[in-house]
Amino acid sequence: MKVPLAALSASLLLLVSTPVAVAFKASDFKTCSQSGFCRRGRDFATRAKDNVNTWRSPYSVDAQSISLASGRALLTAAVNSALYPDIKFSLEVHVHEDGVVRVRMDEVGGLKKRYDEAAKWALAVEPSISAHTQWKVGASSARAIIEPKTKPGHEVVVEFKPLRVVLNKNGREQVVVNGRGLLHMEHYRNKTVEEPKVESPEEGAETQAQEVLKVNPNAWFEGDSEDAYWEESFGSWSDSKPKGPESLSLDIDFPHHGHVYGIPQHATSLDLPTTTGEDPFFSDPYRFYNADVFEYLASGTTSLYGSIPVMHAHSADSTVAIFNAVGSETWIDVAHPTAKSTGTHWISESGILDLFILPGPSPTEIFGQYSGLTGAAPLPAHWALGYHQCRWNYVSSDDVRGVQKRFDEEDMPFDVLWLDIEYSKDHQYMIWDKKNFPDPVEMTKDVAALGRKMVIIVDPHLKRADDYPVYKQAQELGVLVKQTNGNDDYEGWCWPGSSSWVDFFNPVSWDFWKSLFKTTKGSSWSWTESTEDIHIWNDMNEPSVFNGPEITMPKDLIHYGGWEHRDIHNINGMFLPRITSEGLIARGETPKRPFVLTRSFFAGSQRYGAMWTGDNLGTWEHMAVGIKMVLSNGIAGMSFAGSDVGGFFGNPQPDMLVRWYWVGAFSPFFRAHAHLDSKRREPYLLDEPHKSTVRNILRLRYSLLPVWYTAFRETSVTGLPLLRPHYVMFPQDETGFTIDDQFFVGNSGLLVKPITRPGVTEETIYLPEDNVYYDYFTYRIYRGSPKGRNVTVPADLHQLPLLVRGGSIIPTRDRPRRASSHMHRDPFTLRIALDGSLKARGEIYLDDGVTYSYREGHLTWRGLAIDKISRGSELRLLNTDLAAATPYSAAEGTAVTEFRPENPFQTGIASVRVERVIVLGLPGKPKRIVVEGGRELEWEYAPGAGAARKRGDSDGGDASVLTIKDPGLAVATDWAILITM
Ligand code: NBV
Repeated sequence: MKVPLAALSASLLLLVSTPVAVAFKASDFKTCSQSGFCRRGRDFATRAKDNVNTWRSPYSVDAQSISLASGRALLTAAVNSALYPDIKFSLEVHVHEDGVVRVRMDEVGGLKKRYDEAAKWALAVEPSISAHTQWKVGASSARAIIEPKTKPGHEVVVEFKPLRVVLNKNGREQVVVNGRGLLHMEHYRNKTVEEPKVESPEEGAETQAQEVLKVNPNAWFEGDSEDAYWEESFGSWSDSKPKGPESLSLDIDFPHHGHVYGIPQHATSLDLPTTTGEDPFFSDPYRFYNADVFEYLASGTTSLYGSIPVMHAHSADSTVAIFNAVGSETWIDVAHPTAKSTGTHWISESGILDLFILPGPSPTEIFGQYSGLTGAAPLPAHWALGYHQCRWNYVSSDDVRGVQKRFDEEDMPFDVLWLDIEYSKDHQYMIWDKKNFPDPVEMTKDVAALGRKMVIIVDPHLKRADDYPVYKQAQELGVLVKQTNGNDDYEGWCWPGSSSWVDFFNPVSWDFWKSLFKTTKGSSWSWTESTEDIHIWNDMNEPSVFNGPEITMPKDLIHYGGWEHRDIHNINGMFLPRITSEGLIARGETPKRPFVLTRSFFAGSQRYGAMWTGDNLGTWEHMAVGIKMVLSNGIAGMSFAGSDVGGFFGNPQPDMLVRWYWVGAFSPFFRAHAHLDSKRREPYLLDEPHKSTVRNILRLRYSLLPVWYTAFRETSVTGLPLLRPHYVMFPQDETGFTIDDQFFVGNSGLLVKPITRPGVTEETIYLPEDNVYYDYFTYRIYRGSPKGRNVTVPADLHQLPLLVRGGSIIPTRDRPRRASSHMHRDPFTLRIALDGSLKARGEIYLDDGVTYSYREGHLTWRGLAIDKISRGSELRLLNTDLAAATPYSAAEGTAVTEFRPENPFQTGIASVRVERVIVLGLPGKPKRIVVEGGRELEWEYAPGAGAARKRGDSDGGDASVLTIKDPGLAVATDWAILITM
């Protein structure tokens, strides 16, 4: 029988060092109907729907109270509730410089203060209020034209009675807040003495609500009873809920957008299924309550490890988005009243309303607006884009050295070797188990000597042992999460047994935690048995608490500032990677880019590192949904993402493992990982031909590192996702709106469709446009059509549907190396995929891959473009300096306004050359190829075979291939190659 972790007694957990086989147990987690505020919120929506003609929001703006500030771009007003005239609310509507509208509403002078800092932790910078926008206040509404220059036709309207906030574009409603009257901010109240229970009404008798409705058709109801207003229990746990009811319900509708995406993390399709239909797996709202959901299901609305309350609404006409900055447990219903509209209902347990409305109107602009708020994922260390080898656990230093040796013997590249929790003594992280790891620093140096790194796990649960310095310091500093009495340290159970958790909401904890990562001795304990080649993995930071309700912390625990855990639960997990990454940056003399992997995350987490999709299963369904989840994370800012290759649980068959490597090689974060109980499955253990296939996959990833790194540069500046779904690339192509099993890599032009089913030999791939696409490996041509078309491509186990979009130039480094650190001086190959008008473009971005010197302009950023000149008789391939042309604006807003002339990085790679140029799709054999103003170049040309290349043929035979051999041109200098036809 399988036993849920939560049901294991604490003492048993102490005894077991290896976990018992367990499975996802739905009953460990609440459904909406088991959660008082969600039940109330959903009932509320049902009542509104049942009384749709009479239901009316009780909230209204007091027109007399309106005041305008910040050059009239900030409107503040008092809001009244018809039902509770004594309770006062305040409303603020800000219009930002980039057209984003922020709506804040809070209870004023309530019995308690609602949590209002979710946005503070999520935002990268305080947004600037628009200098152009001015509210115009009328008798029944206030209106502001937002950024007329950049967003023509956009206007935000606050209607007074009832309160509605609407974003309009050219007179059409794009986003409507409280249009269905579901806004409900439960005010704080005193607990009344319990009244004797009223007998439940007899069959057929009217409920209180119905009676009231009869008397007053404009009525609005909080509910028939005080349903779970105060104490609440779930299983054997009870939540004291000292503040009583404080939930926030809100409808946000998109009357002209039929597709919504985002709100990661849920195991579901990118185009979010409705939660109000017949599907039993989608009958509950999407839930945000960061949780250690063991062996989660591959499809459903249940909470997973992280929460990003960002939703895109899309139609062929426009894209809009909302970011609902709330950190408490939240449930979201999604419905489509018509195929072309969407209604959503957000129900949160506590906190103020702090809603950002992003006007778009294109996906690209949405990414700009969202990263303008929460920041973009910074450029990671170059090695972090290589292949990561992990398992629970490599059990000793010898094991580590042995794994590294086997990879090298098999000529398989990898960059990072990982250690899971068993490296530590009694699960006291940063303290080595010296029995198995007697020489940790030497071991790390042995790995680093071959140009690699190590990533080592540091979980947030601290063993409550007086001789564990990390715990002891935290305890003495008073920075541990407190029990409900607010004074005593909370004690829960996790891997080390009795544990406590640092309360990172307490700023005092920050310097303490950062100082732990110093590799040299200081005044307090630090990890001297580590080196700067060690980076960190933060797991279990939801936080996972084995004996807690829903395997996490009780909601009534107390954090810094007196806030209850309920108020900040979904934000909590973001601090550990944040402060850890800050510690890694600060640990050495020269700040280096940190790598931190986190399991739990919130809006803004992208600033601190990568995430992965947690404990997936070695099943085809999990492989497939992992792709969708990574896409969803990407559009919510968290681009640096991946799933455990091979699946965490189970023993994947070789064919499945091979397919998973294909998936991993096209994930931003590429790591194989496996459960303690699974068989060893390092790729060198595979039999032939699978072993060679995986070697080729790894080599492909490495040869494409220039593409990944260049794409990440763009992501770090624009917030655009690394993996781009169809609706992002082709916002007007309706067929693409539901596609989430194929995607583009950045703007490189690579289109990938990983295979996630057994026994496949060929696969269809959707081409969304009238353009030519080339098979990356065979140079076969496939043609799209203006309306989009499916083409069939070979997809045996050793093959991947990977196409290059006509018009792209793909830079690669094709020399097989053991790790990416050995590639920095390797030459480039340029694969040029011409479009129908014989044009193509691409980019190469390079820097030292390790430090922050790129922010001072120590980088190389080249633009590659080929085009016809001399009325078509010549083609010119140009390599130009994009860095000089565009003053480089680094991530995190540190703009370098003047490009500095000294660029030691660029000088250092002066000898790095382009060793081959491959041009696909020339219409005939060239006459002559020269470097402009210079030498003749050596080349060969193979005409395309089977060239049935007329329009209408989806498979156009093989492309013609021109190979220019070693042109001997430096990648970092300006040059041109002329091809005379
Ligand atoms: O640290 C052990 C595992 C880890 O390997 C996995 O990747 C995490 O998601 N960890 C969870 C704790 C226990 C899982 C059963």
